[in-house]
Amino acid sequence: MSHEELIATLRSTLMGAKREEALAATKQLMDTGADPVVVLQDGMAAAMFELGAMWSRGEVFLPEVVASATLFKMCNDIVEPVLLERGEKKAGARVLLATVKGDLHDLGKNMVGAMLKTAGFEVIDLGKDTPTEKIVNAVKEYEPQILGLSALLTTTVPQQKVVIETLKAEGLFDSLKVMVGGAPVTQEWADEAGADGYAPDAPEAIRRALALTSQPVG
Ligand code: B1M
Repeated sequence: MSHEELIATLRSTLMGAKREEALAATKQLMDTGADPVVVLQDGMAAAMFELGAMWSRGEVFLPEVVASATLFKMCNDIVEPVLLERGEKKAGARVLLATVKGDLHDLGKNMVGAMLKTAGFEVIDLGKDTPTEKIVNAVKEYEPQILGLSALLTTTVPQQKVVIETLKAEGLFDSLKVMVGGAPVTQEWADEAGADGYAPDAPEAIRRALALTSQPVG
């Protein structure tokens, strides 16, 4: 099977939460030298996006989505070590990452974190459902060059602005660059929230992070 065919198999088996098949396709892709970024974006992220559309149409339900999300993490455990091994390690800045308060979605944030590491960023991940106070305290403690905020729900996206406003109120905003992302986030929202950067996907997030820290974008 070609890499394209294997990625298509990975997409459909991940959407169907067919554990053995999805893991086998992922392993075969890694064993045969497929690009881990392409596998993550065109295979795994695309599958979750399509599954989300099916969920909206009422064609799948929460338990099926939970099963696919669990399997996503298992596939990621196969892809991420290969991704990290192949990294170029050219950046030297520190990034603090978090999914905002009230939001349990972390697959995309984790993907952004892994790709940032491959570019040489030091990543401190505060996890999901992260209270603003915890983020602000971590900014004080770790003094990152970039703070990356992920949000997947239209109800939690405004939290990105709350964090930015809190950083401003505490006099911390000018000491770092804030980047926002997540499926419902747009450049317009990033501007409105006062963020320094926005990226629609993980590879673009790396380019933005490099640009925000004045490093050459490969
Ligand atoms: Co949720 N969910 N979910 N969910 N879920 C969405 C977001 C939804 C769009 C599905 C739908 O209805 N079609 C919908 C939101 C609707 C809305 O807001 N209007 C929704 C809902 C409603 C819910 C619940 C409320 C459902 C319920 O309980 N009734 C609930 C909320 C829980 C909560 O957060 N409080 C819920 C729960 C869950 C699961 C737990 C089952 C699971 C999450 C598991 C996990 O993350 N550990 C889940 C999933 C899997 C999804 C969908 C299907 C897939 C999300 C995903 O992981 N995509 C999603 C549908 C969709 O997004 N279209 C959906 C793959 C991932 C790689 O992509 O996260 O977009 P993504 O990340 C991308 C980019 O966005 C970008 O780069 C990544 C890689 O390219 N990016 C950044 C992300 N963060 C970035 C940060 C950056 C830059 C780029 O800079 C810092």
